[in-house]
Amino acid sequence: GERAAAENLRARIAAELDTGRARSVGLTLEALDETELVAQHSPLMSPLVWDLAHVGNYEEQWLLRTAAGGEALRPDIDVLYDAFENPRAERVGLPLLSPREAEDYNARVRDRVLDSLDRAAFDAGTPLLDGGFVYHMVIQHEHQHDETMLATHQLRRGDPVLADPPAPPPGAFAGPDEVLVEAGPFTMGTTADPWAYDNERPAHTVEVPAFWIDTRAVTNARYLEFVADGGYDDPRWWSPRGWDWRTASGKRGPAFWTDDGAGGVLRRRLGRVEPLPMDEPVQHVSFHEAEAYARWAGKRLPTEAEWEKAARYDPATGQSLRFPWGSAEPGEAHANLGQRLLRPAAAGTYPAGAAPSGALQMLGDVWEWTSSDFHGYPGFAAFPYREYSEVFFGGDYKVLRGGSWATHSTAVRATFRNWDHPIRRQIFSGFRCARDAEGAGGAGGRR
Ligand code: AVJ
Ligand code: FE
Repeated sequence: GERAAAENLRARIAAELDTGRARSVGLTLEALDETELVAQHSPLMSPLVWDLAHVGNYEEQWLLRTAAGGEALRPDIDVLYDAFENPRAERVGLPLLSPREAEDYNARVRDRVLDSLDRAAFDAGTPLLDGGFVYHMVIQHEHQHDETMLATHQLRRGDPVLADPPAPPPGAFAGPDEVLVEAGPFTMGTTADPWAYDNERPAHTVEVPAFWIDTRAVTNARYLEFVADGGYDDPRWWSPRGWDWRTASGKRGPAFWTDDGAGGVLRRRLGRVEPLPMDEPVQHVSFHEAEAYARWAGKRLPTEAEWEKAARYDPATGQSLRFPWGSAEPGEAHANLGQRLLRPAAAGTYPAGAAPSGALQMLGDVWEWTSSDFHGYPGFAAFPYREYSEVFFGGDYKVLRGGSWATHSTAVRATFRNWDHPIRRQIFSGFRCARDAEGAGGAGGRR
């Protein structure tokens, strides 16, 4: 009955909170010494110790004070861990909690939250609590910062500190390079999903003209062809803004690539320098680079609606799925998520995770740039706070979809939306291409 359902939800929430915290600790206190935890590894990133106490402070504000109505523990530090008050590059100069103080603070918040969870109701009349929404929000928030911490690990110089997991499963895809998604309406976004952020809501019908989409993300091998073909020297492939970025930045390839001195390419991954794995999706490319590659290839990036339709629309039923493969929780056979492999798997892996369209790996491996700007859906309402999504609408952001190898399964689904500036590439970003069904979408490409 209802009591048993609430009991199950409490148990799941407690377990998910614990999983997220173990992950955060593994990326901070267990991985690096105090000097490295308080250091600024890149002007793009916070010191890791900031992320650590920020997730605790967010939990204090949303679960302890708001959901449980409990007494504030450290209201004095709210201002330090407010992302809008303090740009990332300046956080290193704040009087932050030390790593040990952050660990202690987070544990004290967590103890009180777990106490209050026994009395929590998941009241359908209270949107914040309905279906456990605010708990899910805090769980996802911690995992999102864990992914951000992995980006900091990637930017950090020095010997590897994260144990290297086993090699990814072999990719052995023998299907087509592209699939056709027929013209017609589909349901984009979601209203009922208790985990969905405000920017995924509400469900609405979108009419999408027919298009072709790649079954797999663009690989390092393919991207290298673009580089070798002089793609970085040819303004034909770049938008005016993209070319300005290309020339001003001096970039000649994805971040973390280096020459091996003998005509080959190496990539640095979490402190390890390895030969570039040719069958992996390219990662650490900006939107501008993705767009230029697509034009060179005679294609274009998918719009956000095209990406979502290819990821979740089932023409057999007319329904939109929660995950490309259906409603089953993501498992190891579906997708490469949750930093299990610490790298993307080969493009053409995970046939069990294929979408009805035939597109593979729509979730996991690399975030995929789309051509769309970040806006609210029709009927959008900020919930529960404007600073999660709404303040970014209409800014200089492109939407990315699908999550990466570093994204936890609780923080991704086929409706999930991420966004970043078009020049950013410290995130685990790649892309796949699309084209119009009538003629070539990015006509005039090299091939
Ligand atoms: C959705 C990844 C753009 O990191 O800025 C974390 C997630 N929001 N804390 C970000 C987020 C508040 C957000 N992104
Ligand atoms: Fe945050």
